[in-house]
Amino acid sequence: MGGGLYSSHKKNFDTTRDETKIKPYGDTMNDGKIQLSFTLPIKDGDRAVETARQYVEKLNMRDIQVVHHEALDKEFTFFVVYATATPTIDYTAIQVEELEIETLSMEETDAFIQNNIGRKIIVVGATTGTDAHTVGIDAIMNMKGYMGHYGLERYKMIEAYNLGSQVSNEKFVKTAIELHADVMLVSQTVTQKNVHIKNLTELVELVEAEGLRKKVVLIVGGPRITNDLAKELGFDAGFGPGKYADDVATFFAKEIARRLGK
Ligand code: B12
Repeated sequence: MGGGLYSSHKKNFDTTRDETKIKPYGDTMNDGKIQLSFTLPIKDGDRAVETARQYVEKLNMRDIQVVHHEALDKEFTFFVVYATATPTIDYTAIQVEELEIETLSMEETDAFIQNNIGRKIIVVGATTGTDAHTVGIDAIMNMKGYMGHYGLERYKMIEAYNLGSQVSNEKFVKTAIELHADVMLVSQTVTQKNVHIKNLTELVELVEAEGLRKKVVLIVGGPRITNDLAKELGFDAGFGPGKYADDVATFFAKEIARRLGK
């Protein structure tokens, strides 16, 4: 898919360009223009602006402009900087485990489940660990959905249970067992100090210890979740920003059918 996007981009802009050397795009191909934002633990003022400029210079940037600086506190300043990046990257050498889903509509997914699985799929979802963010899991599960994509609760062939946030891994797994869940959906938003990695690893271990791993489709989502990371941690798939209920419903319906040999 990325390849497709890239090819059309190439077609529109420049057909002679070396594909193995790309840089950020501002208004001219490969001009390297980027925007950075960061906070330094110093008082706002001219000295702070020059410190920010020199710091970005140390990052090997050129044409540095500190376009915004603002005191967050007496001893903390926030900066927005425009600059030109020098390194290039070989896009053709990048490999990720891309989730190739041809997303079905809600009606199509319901029909697919009816025809291939023949019963409702039971889905249990939660934001686990200490994470209190519910908007992500609600976007996927709530009846009304998000950004014009109806949530799983509206699907006729899905029985959806949303446990909310700050659910312990133990409670999540226990509930999945009680409900005979086919699918477990986890949402993780807080990634500070990699708290999500620890929490998700613990969940996978628990699911395995309970002998559930092969019985459920285990999925994680959140703003900093990629499919690559999810696979690495032992999940079946990972969904990040720009993904909705129809994407994940298509994925798990097809995955369950595949496991049934359909
Ligand atoms: C709203 C919000 C809150 C609300 C949450 C209210 C609620 N009921 O959820 C409140 C004010 C309570 C809050 C609290 C905190 N927050 Co907050 N919060 C946000 C904010 C502004 C928006 C998040 C959001 O709702 N996005 C909208 C949803 C729809 O997007 P989404 O979660 O990405 O979901 C989409 C996809 O990711 C995906 N998805 C998500 N989950 C799942 C699950 C599955 C299974 C699938 C398939 C897909 C999927 O689908 C969704 C639709 O596309 C963000 C900043 C920002 N602008 O993003 C900070 C932010 C997430 N919060 C942050 C922090 C640090 C906190 C606190 C820890 C602050 C504190 N020190 O107290 C606390 C949390 C304490 C705790 N114990 O967790 C940081 C996280 C930094 C990090 N990466 O770790 C952010 C990024 C702000 C920041 N820049 O610092 N927060």
